[in-house]
Amino acid sequence: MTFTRRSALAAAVAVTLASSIPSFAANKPLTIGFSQVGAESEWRTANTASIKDAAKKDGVTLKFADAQQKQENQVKAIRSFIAQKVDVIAFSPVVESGWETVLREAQAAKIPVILTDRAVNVADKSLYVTFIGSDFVLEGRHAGEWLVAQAAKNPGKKYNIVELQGTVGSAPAIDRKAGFADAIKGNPALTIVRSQTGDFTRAKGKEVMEAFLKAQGKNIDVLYAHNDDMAIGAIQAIEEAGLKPGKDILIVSIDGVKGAFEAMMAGKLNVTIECNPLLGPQLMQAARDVVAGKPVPKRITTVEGIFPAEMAAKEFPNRRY
Ligand code: GYE
Repeated sequence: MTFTRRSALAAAVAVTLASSIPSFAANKPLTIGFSQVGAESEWRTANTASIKDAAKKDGVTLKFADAQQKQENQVKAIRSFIAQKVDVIAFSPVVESGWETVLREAQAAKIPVILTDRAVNVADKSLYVTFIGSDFVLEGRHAGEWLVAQAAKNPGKKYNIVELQGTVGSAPAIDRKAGFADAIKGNPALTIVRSQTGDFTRAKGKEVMEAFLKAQGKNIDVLYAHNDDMAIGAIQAIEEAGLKPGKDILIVSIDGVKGAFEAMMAGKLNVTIECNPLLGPQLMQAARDVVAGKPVPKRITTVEGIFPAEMAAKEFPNRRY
């Protein structure tokens, strides 16, 4: 196998180390206002749990707001954190653009902002202190490279690909699309025939896959889903159409949640590219460092692996989300 696979263990060790750094209970307790995207996926649930657990362990007062996938709710939450004079504002921006105004308000109030999971698209990088999260372009590229390697095993065969994109305008949807497109570029065997958003949810993934199946009939060889939840929803649609997911249609997705491992063990999903949601300990550490005036890197990237179906049963017991 040509792909590099850094074990989930490495990520787990990094997270464990971060969480074992002593919290300075003697200091004034830290207050973090955190605006979460929503509860759209298994990934998100694990991310929320990680942040809440890490705050609790570190004695951090966490003000948590769920934006239900709406930017306007995140803007409101950030304004309310400013009014409450929290020590640090952290958030996972649902979409990339449109953040300048509210981030300037936080800056004027001298409240540092930490981005977790998703990036923002702002010209003035001083509007946030650091961005902790995955390299989504790389994840998309890994998904594409896996497919290129599969196609190489069947020379001459053409693959029609359908793509389920994440939330429109979100960093992971934009970057995973770009990374995948880049990896398959120029390969005459691989063509994306349809691409539409499934908003990162199972329900939407199923609905859009149904529409793809209706439009394409049996002319779909591969599904590339920007997250596991949409792939799992699509698996249902494929089965209801009388086809075999993982066999009649190869399925490549991203996240590496338990549901994906179960689908792989059932032979219904071919590969998942890991995206680690356990960002809580790193967020607490970065928040402490920022408040203590210590230097924090502008970008903290998460280490991740690639898990093809052949590895699923062996790896399943190690999965933490
Ligand atoms: O892949 C998806 C979730 O931003 C990395 O958001 C995150 C993505 C994740 O809904 O499942």
